[in-house]
Order: sequence, then structure tokens, then C-alpha cells
Amino acid sequence: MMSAVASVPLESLPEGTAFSAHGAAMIKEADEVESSVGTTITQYVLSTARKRLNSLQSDATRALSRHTEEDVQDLITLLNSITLAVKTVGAQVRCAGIPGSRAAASDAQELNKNANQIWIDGLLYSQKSSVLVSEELEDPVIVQKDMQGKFAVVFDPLTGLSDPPAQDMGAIFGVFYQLSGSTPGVTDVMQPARNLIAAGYALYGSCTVLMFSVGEGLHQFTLDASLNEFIMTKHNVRIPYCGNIYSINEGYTSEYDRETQEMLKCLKTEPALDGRARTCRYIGSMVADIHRTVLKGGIFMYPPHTRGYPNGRLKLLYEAGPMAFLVEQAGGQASTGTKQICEICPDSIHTRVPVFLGSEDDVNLATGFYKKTPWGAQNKDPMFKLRRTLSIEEKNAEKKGSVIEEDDGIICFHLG
Ligand code: AHM
Repeated sequence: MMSAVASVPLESLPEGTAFSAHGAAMIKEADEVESSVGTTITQYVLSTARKRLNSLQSDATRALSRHTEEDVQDLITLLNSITLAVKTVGAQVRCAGIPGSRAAASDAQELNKNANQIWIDGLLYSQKSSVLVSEELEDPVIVQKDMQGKFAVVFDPLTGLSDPPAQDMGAIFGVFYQLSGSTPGVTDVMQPARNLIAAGYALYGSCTVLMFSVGEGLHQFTLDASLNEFIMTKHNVRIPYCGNIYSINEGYTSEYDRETQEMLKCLKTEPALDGRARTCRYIGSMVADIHRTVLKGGIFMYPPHTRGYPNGRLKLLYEAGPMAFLVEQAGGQASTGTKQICEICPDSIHTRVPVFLGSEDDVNLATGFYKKTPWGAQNKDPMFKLRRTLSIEEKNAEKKGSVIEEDDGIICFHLG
């Protein structure tokens, strides 16, 4: 794998274009590269993006009868500008609050403004996007004609800012194909998350982690500071079928709807499906709370409440949608309580939706309260509980990609 990287000397590439040019030059070799731990993000995209682009046959992409090699290279160039923005903002976040540091922003607002500009500049100069929607801007940015590409990008350049530096900050993004193929406009981003070509979130912790998908599983990349490159550190991350952690701002309990209040009572009294007592964790930064949920299982929630957010606080296009796509890629579920988040088409770029996402069993429990089949009622049936409990190992094995066979009534798990 590494020989593919070494075969194109970086010093032979023009300054500033190292990653995209390098990526394009590697196309041939990357055909043979399997996505696995140790791969660079560029290699991974090269080896998987074709499948994803080919599989997108929705109305959104029908204009492109088939993807071209150029589409793959354009996507890589676009993603290189995104990873560069993540690296640059990550460096600023690490310096934030250090007096005298050139990169340090003096306050959260300034940090946020800088982060937004870094993302916008990078995406514009990539010349691969046509429409940009940022949480920080009221209106979409329509890229000027001579710099347009064929992708529409939605992003939150810096999230988890309400209490810096105590919180883990991060970024969220999603990439769509431009809808029309002709004049770019706001309608290009009015697509459900199901149509995303790629999405990811970054977490600026003790190291910068990028969770990323092109629609064939969720993978973890970690910024290797010595190479300044994202390297795959976990291939095909699978969210456990159930977990014992619920994550919600309980300070709003009396202001949540009846369904959420009932569910919270249930979570405090009913153990998780695997028998563990439940526990609560809430950082107040969705990237950090969701990252823990993805790795450990459980549920993250931001339901509607009457203290200012009657539809929930999280925005569909660049927060809930990409996160729902990524959680589903890890085998989890994402719902508003009544609808799958990935199926919802936004009616405006800053539309908010309620969010319940995480382990399949825990999201089912939560949505049961909206479907009027709450866990409390089901739980009275001892057979129901038994059936659920019996399925847990099978479900977790499935999620880990293990092969399950039934032999004379005995279930065998072959670890994949
Ligand atoms: P924002 O859309 O204003 O950036 O807020 C999003 C953030 C999330 O990261 C986090 O989950 C949530 O707001 C916390 O909100 P609250 O303080 O109401 O619990």
C-alpha cells in the first residue's frame, strides 16, 4: 500500500496541489488497493468512490448518465480541500487561548469566523463546487461561473463552541452532486441525506480524528502529525446493536414533549438490552457526543423543547443529515421520532429537526414512544423481552460483519 504513495515523489508536484495531484497520479495503483487500516484518505476514496458514484441513480444524479474518471478526480480534489480546512482549523483550535499565538483567535466568535473563511476559501479555490451552505452564513454561496465544479457542499465549520475550551469542538460536512447540472442554485442542496456522495465529521481532541464515508461503511482516519496526512485507523466502524449510555440535555426535562419525558423515565428504570444499568453522558457538543455513541453504542438525542427550540436545535442540512448518513453507515439508526432523518428533504437551508440517533435497539426504544408502542407496554410481555435478549449476540455479530450460519438449529458465529 505504502509503495503506491512512494511511487510519486511529492517534491515533483507543484506547491499547494500536492494532495490532489498526488491523488490523481495514484489512480492506477489505487485500483488494486483495498480499503484497510493504514491507508491514506486519498487512497481510500480512490478505491471506493467509483462504486458510490455508480450506485447513485436517483433523480439527483440522473443528469450524469455515468460518472467519469474526471468525477472521481474532482471528488478527490474537493475532499483534499476539505481535509486541508480540517487540518488548518484544527491547528487554530489547538492554539486558541494561547496569548501571542498568531493562529490563536481571542474568542469563540472570532474562531468561528476564521474557520468559516478557511472552509469557504478552500472550497472556492478547489474549483470543484458550485453551491456552498455553511451554518455560519444566512444565504448559500453560489460559486462564480469560472470557478464552478459539479458538487454542492454543506458544512458546519466549527461546532461545539458554546463553552470553549471546555468542550470538544469539531466540524461536520456533506457533499452532494449538483442537481441540475446547469445553473447552480439553492435547490442543489435541497436533497435528503440519502443522496450524499460523501460525508464526515472531524473531532479536534488530543488528536484530530476524521470519521468519513462515501456510502460504503464508516471509517476512522487520524491525522498523523509527522506526515500531515489522515491515515485510516479503524476500518468499517460498527455501532453496537445496543448500548447503556443515553445522551441528552436533561436540564430541559420539564420542557420536552410528553413522549421524551416518558422515555426518560423508562431509561432511568429499564436496563439496556444487554442487562447493564443505563448511564447518562452529555458533553453538549454533538460531534463529541455522537462520536462516543458511535464507538460505544447507546443513543444521542436532541428532541424538541419549549425553551427556544420547538423543532429541536440541530439543523437538518449540515448537522443532523450528514450525522444520520454516517450513523446509518455504521449500522445504526437516525430518526426524528417519526421519520428517518436520511429521507427528509429540507424546505430551507437552516431547517431544524428533532434527533434520536445511535444503536438500533435504543433508537427503536425511543421512537416507540412516538409510535405509541412504548417499551414500557412491550416489556410487560415476557416473551418479547426474551426474544430481544436472544437476538443481541446475533445482532452484534452481524454488525461486526461476522458470518452467521444455522447448523441443526445451532447458531454459529464466524468472526469476519
Ligand atoms: P448550534 O446549532 O447553535 O451550533 O448548536 C449545536 C450544538 C450541538 O453541538 C450540541 O449538541 C447542542 O448545540 C447543545 O445544545 P444545548 O446547549 O441546548 O444542549
